[in-house]
Amino acid sequence: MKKIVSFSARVVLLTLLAGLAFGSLPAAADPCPADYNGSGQVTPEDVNAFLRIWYLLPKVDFDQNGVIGAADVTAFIFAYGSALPSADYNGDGVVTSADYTAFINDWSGVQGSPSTDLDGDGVVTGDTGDLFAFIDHYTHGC
Ligand SMILES: [Ca+2]
Ligand SMILES: [Ca+2]
Ligand SMILES: [Ca+2]
Repeated sequence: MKKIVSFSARVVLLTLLAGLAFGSLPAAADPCPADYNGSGQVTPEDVNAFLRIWYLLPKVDFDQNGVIGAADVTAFIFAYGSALPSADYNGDGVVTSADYTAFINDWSGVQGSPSTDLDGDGVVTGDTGDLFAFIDHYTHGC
């Protein structure tokens, strides 16, 4: 166990050093939260991108703990392996590999997107506070 911890600590350190060397560490200045797709401009595209992820969150939060993580994949795979009705992700009445593919696609999409936790409470699933925070940034500028 100790070995694993020190190994991941080393990976973190190396990542930080690589970031320093190539100047890819996050900028000190806060990016505009309303520029959700990171295009440098705040447009209706940002609303679409934010809402697309925001609506996916309750589906992807399979263990319903409010956060998206590896535990959701574990919970889904358990339900899928046991052919539980909850694993019918696409809602067609049967549990098939299409449900697995759809879930993994959505989960990966959420994981690869910027956080929607704009009110910073750590909760993302169905959090209207995040939605209101986004709308506030969008309408009032950053
Ligand atoms: Ca979860
Ligand atoms: Ca299905
Ligand atoms: Ca939140």
